[in-house]
Amino acid sequence: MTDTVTTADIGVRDGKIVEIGDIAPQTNSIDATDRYVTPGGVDPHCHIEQISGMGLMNADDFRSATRSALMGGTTTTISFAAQQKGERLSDRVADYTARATQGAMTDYAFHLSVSDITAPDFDADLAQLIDAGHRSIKVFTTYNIKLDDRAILEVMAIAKRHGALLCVHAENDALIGWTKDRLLAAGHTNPIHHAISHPRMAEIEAVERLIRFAEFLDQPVMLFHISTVEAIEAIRRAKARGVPVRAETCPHYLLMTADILNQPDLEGAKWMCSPPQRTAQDQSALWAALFDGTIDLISSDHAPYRFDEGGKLSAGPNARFDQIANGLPGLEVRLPLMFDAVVTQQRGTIEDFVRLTSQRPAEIYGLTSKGRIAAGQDADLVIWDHEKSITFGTNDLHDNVGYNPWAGTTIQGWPKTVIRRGEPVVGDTRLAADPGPGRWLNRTEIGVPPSGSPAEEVAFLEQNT
Ligand code: DUC
Ligand code: ZN
Ligand code: ZN
Repeated sequence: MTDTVTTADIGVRDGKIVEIGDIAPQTNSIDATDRYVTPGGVDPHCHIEQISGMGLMNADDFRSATRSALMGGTTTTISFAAQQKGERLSDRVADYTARATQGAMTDYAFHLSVSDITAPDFDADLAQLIDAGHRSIKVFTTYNIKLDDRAILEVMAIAKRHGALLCVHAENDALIGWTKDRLLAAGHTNPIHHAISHPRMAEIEAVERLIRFAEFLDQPVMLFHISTVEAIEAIRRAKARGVPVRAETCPHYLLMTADILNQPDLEGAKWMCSPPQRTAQDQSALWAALFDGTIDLISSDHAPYRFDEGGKLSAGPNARFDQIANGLPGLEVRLPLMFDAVVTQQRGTIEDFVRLTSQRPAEIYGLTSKGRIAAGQDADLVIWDHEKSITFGTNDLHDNVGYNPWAGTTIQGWPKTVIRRGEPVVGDTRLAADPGPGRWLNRTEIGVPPSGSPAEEVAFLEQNT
C-alpha cells in the first residue's frame, strides 16, 4: 500500500495496477515527470437522476453527471437509488441500474435511499439487496421522505443483520418546520431565510440522537454533510468512547458561509442547500476535524438543479425559500477545490488530500479496488498540473446545471490527465471521445460484519440493557 509520496513508475495492465517501481519504457507510456499522480477521486455522496423530496428531477442524468465527474478527476461515484413512497425498493434499484448501465462513465455504486418501510416486501427486499452487494443505506430525519425514530431503528436492525452501513441526513424536522413557519408568517421569504430556517440546533439534536442509536445497537452510522462545530464536538466525543460513527463534510461548508445566500431577488437560491452554509468558526472547526480524524471524508453532495423554471425556480420567479430545491453542483469541482485548499494552500499534505477524497471514501464504503495506488488496485489515476491556476467562470462545468456556484474563485492545481481502469478518459482538460461505460461495484463487505439471526439480536440486547 502506497500511503506516502514516492517517485516511481506505475505499471498498468488490463485496467489494473500491476507494478510500482522502476519500469523499462513501454509503448503506451504517459510521462508524469515532476507531477503528482493520485488515485482517481471517489465521491461517495452525489445525487444523479434522482427525484427530490419536492418531486423535482435532478438536472443531471448519469451521462452528464459522470462526464462532469471525470473532468474533475473523480472516477468513482456513489449516488442514490431513491425509493418513492409505496414503491418496492427492488423496483427502484432495477430502474436505477438500467439508467446507470446506459449512462455512467465513472464506476459506480448506489446507496439504497429508504423513504417507506411499509412498502411491499420491504424487509425482504432490503435484506436481499444488501446481500447482493448494495451495502449502504440512506435515510432522512427531515423532508417529506423522513423516517421516524422507530423506522430508523428497524432499518438499522436489518443493516446490522446483513452487514450494511446506515448513512443519515441528520436534521431535526420539527425545529426546521417550526422555524420556517415563524419566518414565513413574518413575511421572510428570501433564500437567506432558508439558512435561518435550518437552525444549527436542528443538526446538533439529530446528530446526537443518531450517535445514541449507533451506540445502542453497536451499529455503524455515517453522518452526512456535517456543518456545525457542536455536531463535530458530539462526533469527537462519540468516537473517543468507541461509538462506531463516521462523518463527512463537503467543500461548500469548508469554503462558503451563509452570507452567500444574501443576494438580490432569488439569486441566492443558487447556493441553497441543506444543511446550509454556516460561519467562519464552523469552517475552522471543520478543517480541524478533517485533520484529527473526527470527520472522515469529503464528498460533493452534488445536487444539480438549473436556475430556471425547470429547477430552482419551478415555483416561479417569486418563489419562497421553502419552495426552492436544495442543492448545488459539486462533482467536477470537489477534487480541484480540495487540491487547492489542502495541497496548494498547505492546510495539509498531498496524503491528507488523497485520504479525504479517495482513500477513506473507498475504505468506508467497501470499494476495495479503489482509492489507493497499489499493485492489484484498479488503475484509476489523476495526473495533476499543480502549477495551473484557473478562475472559475459562470458556466464552465460539464454537468447540466448551467451555472457554476464557484464562479470568480481562483484555484491552483488541476487534473491534467484522468485515467479510468487504465484508459485515459480526460487529457489536457478535454474529455476523450468515447469514454465508454462505467461498471457497477459489487461491495461484498463494508467493514460491518453481518450479525446474523434474530436470536443473536435478542442476546445482544440482553447483554446491553
Ligand atoms: N441537501 C440534501 O440533503 N440533499 C441534496 C442537496 C441538499 O442541499
Ligand atoms: Zn442530505
Ligand atoms: Zn445529499
